[in-house]
Amino acid sequence: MSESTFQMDQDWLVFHPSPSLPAFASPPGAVDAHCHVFGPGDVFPYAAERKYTPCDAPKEKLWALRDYLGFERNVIVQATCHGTDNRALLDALENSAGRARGVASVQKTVTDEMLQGLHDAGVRGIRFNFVTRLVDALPHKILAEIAERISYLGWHTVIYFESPDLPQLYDFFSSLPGTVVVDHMGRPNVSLPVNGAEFELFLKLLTDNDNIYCKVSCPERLSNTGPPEYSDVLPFAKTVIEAFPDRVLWGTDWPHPNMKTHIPDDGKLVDIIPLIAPTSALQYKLLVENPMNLYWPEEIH
Ligand code: 0GY
Repeated sequence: MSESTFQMDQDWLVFHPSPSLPAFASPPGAVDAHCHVFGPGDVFPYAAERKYTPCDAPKEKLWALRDYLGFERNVIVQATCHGTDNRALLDALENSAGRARGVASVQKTVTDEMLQGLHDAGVRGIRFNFVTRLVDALPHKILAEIAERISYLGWHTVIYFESPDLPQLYDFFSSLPGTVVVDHMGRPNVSLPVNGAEFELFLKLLTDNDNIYCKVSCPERLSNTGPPEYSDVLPFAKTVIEAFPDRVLWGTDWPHPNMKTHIPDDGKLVDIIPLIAPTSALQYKLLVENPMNLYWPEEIH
């Protein structure tokens, strides 16, 4: 298939070509726990059912960014533009020298043999996406069955949803077995108060379910005040980190799919970390201890 078959969406911005060097030095062993690889589309075609066509964002660029930002490992999350075809993800994992683990998307027909193959390649979780502009979510019954089936592998479930949908999804999320990880703080409306009803419900979800983790990621998607500090998002991330320091993760979200307002500078995103996790103890949990517990538990002594 030729590269020209995949025309990136016209309103989609490509990742930053030359991010700044972060002033913040991440602790040794830091994990970027939410990023993607896309294509290249002529090798790993985008899914027919995709709702956007991204720019190519191959593994080599991700490794270079990891090193440049001062991180040691990546967790690569399957994005909807690749559907349930995890080949680009697996190719990246297999060429990561053990420095990347993955979160895959699967169909209800996935076999135990296929799950074992994903595990052997470094997959440690399954993503359930409830964002309707991105994907048509499977019925809860099927998702619950998949969540049950992956538990024997020690995997977790990653859930992506937007805050207005939390009330109707709350009971389902609370019923999921094993560890659950929420992407991007459940996408709060940050123009509402951090102590208002909407975010209170999200905090209640974490309080009531000690198996639920939270990625304090993606200020660039949530902010109305914009870069470089995305100051309106900071109180939300800080609140979650302070309340649940053992259940938070951080990621760049490179290459920032679907960004239409501005291109985030990945170095500046890293510089937000000390603003939301002000002590070295919190930074260590956020960037090393918590992601290692989930993705490389065998390396914890
Ligand atoms: C993200 C966010 C987005 C996209 C996806 O799977 C995806 O396509 O997650 C988004 O558009 O909000 O985490 O990358």
